[in-house]
Amino acid sequence: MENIKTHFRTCNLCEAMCGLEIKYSETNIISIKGDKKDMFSRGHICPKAVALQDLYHDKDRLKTPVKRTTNGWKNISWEEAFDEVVNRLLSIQKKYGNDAVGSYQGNPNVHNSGMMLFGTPFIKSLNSKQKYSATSVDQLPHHISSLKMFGHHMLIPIPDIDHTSFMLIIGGNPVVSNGSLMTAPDFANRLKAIQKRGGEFVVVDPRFTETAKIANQHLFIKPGKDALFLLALIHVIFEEKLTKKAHLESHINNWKVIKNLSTNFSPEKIAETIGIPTDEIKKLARKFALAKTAVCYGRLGVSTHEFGGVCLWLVNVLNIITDNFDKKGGAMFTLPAIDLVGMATVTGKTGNFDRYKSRVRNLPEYSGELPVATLADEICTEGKGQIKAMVTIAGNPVLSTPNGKHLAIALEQLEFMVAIDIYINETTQYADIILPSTTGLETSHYDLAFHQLAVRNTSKYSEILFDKNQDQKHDWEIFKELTNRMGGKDNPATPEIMIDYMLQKGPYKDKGLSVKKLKENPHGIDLGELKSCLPERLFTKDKKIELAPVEFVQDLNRLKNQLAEWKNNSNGAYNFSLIGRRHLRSNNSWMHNVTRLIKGKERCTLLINPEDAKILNIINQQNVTVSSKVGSLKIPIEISSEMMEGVVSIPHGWGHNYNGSSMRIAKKNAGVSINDLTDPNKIDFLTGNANFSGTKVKIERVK
Ligand SMILES: Nc1nc2c(c(=O)[nH]1)N[C@H]1C(S)=C(S)[C@@H](COP(=O)(O)OP(=O)(O)OC[C@H]3O[C@@H](n4cnc5c(=O)[nH]c(N)nc54)[C@H](O)[C@@H]3O)O[C@H]1N2
Ligand SMILES: Nc1nc2c(c(=O)[nH]1)N[C@H]1C(S)=C(S)[C@@H](COP(=O)(O)OP(=O)(O)OC[C@H]3O[C@@H](n4cnc5c(=O)[nH]c(N)nc54)[C@H](O)[C@@H]3O)O[C@H]1N2
Ligand code: SF4
Ligand SMILES: [Mo]
Repeated sequence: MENIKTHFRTCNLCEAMCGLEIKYSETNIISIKGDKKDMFSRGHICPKAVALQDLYHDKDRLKTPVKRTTNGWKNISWEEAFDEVVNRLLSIQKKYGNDAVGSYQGNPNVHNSGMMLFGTPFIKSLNSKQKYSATSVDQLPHHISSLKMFGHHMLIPIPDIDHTSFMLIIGGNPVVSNGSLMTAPDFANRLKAIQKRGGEFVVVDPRFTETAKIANQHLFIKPGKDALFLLALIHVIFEEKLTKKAHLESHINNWKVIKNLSTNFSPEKIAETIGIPTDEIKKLARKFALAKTAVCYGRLGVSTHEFGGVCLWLVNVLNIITDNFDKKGGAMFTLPAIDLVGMATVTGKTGNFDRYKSRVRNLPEYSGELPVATLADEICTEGKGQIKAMVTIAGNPVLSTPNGKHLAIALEQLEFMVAIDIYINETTQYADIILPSTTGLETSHYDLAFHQLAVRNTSKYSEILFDKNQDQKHDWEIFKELTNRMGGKDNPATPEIMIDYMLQKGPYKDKGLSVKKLKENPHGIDLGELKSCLPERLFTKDKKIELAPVEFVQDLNRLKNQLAEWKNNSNGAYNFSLIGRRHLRSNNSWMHNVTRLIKGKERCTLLINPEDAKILNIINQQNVTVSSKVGSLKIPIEISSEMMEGVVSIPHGWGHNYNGSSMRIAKKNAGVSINDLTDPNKIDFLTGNANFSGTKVKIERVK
């Protein structure tokens, strides 16, 4: 082939920020490989990045606005689309008030710099309290624990994986997910490097996961019980006088409170409830506290959890009381080139919690948004402030939020809905108008969110590879137009201008960072390892870590009550705990339209332990009915000793059986949606986060 060129960029599909080397000729991709010269990802890549070419060429992907009519979807001009969207939104707000327009921002919002920079002003222009996002089906407990302990919701401690000698992973499967709230490309090799240095890592998970398989030790835990486990570890560490204050001594409030709290949660008291023997808990506590350096990392499985807030608080507490915080090899804060956290020194915006409650269920606000577990209630319940119109932006809440089926029914009742999305799918099918943006290789990108969460400070800019066609618009162009028409504040800049400005004003301005300089360094620029930064980096008023925030301490009463209930073990027929799982070739709900990623044996199955299958008298691949208090579905089983007894697993993001879908490949491999079973009423009441860790279900053979 003639005229082969090479393009370097960062993959923006997940949080790992892998550097890519793309060989292409005109608009044909010849190869997508890991960029070995990328100073952060060192050549690592996963199968999803190769699929960027399929997304680019996908004939099912929308390129121009479409409108739903009685005769199906019809292409319309951008002018007509903008006119209708803004007229409808404004007239609904005029009739019912601003809160009648709700919004939901999905996961790709934080993976696209255009969306991050221009989507926020658009949402602001709606001036509505009915604001939702995927945050509350994901990482809300991380934000609220950071806000209360360190004074800023985005000041999230990151495990210093490259220097630690002991890592405890609870509720994360980074070998498959490639890491989350911890950007660490090539995660598996970074874990193996701990072992090569003579260290260890331990996984605590109800499934013997891909990460557990390469760990030094794996412990099964019953879903939803991690708060007890963490309290027992802390108990042992205090009891055996293994705490270390060392360099943090003068930067901590309420050390004693923690000591007193943990006295109620001895390993003996909780071992049976959580399914981990007393002596294993004690051994682990000692190992953690005595390791040269150690870090506990808690992620999705303990965040989308009935006690998610308490769990993420206690993960921080564990790191702090063992002197593994703000210290090499422990949990540390980052200092990225565009420092969204540091900007609060000028703007004062450190995040908010519980300034007001949701209308129907009285759930707490977080930084201007409400828990998505109550979105359907807010659409269906009449009264002042009821949602009459929705804007969804790069999100698929019908598949990704608890009782998605109910949400689908709610969306159908809306007077108007607009989706900014690249597919007609399970959620966007309810839109009156869909506005598609460019995506992937058609966009420029700077990782505003994930440099903030990375295990090393680096900086990299990705340029557009393939120009969009005449009819297409970038996400930021769509938001800019919508914001202006809604009467919001015009921003004359482009994302590139804004990024350039922020780089030049940022913490590394002395290094002359700018977009120009990054373009000259297509493999990125290394800014060094994470550094200690306390107390300066804290945003608490007294510049101290709040070890025992009142809200979290109070929530232990809820845990105590729940513990009593768990001991009674009264779930009746609902005697299995359901959890999720991810697959290397999936990305939440929307990449199942790529043949390359979907091929192979059926993946949307119910994993079940052999003993449980025997009792139920079911064999491999047999269909079963799984029911919870909110719904039921049919699914083939896959017998696997990976599962803890009494626990079953279904991956999320499936259930693509919508007839009019533009996702033709996904539709052929539809699967079922786990979120037809998850319960929006069983949330973490402290933070408002959805709970996917251990939905109670019953399983019956299909006759
Ligand atoms: N039971 C259960 N539920 C879960 C989870 C779980 O583990 N178990 N995980 C939760 C988590 S962590 C998350 S983050 C959420 C995700 O939940 P969502 O964010 O609601 O869902 P996604 O599947 O990420 O949907 C992304 C949408 O963005 C569109 N899209 C992709 N790229 C672009 C783009 O460049 N531009 C535009 N405009 N649109 C784009 C896709 O077509 C798709 O509709 O799901 C949550 N739900
Ligand atoms: N391939 C792939 N990668 C992805 C995604 C994807 O869909 N596919 N999604 C991306 C997104 S949006 C996110 S947020 C991240 C999430 O990344 P991770 O946090 O690594 O999430 P999961 O892989 O879902 O791992 C959660 C683990 O928690 C376990 N678990 C469930 N309940 C409990 C519990 O009660 N206690 C304990 N201790 N463990 C429990 C599950 O068995 C599972 O192993 O992944 C990202 N990366
Ligand atoms: S691990 Fe994530 S960032 Fe890396 S190539 Fe795969 S999807 Fe892209
Ligand atoms: Mo997520």
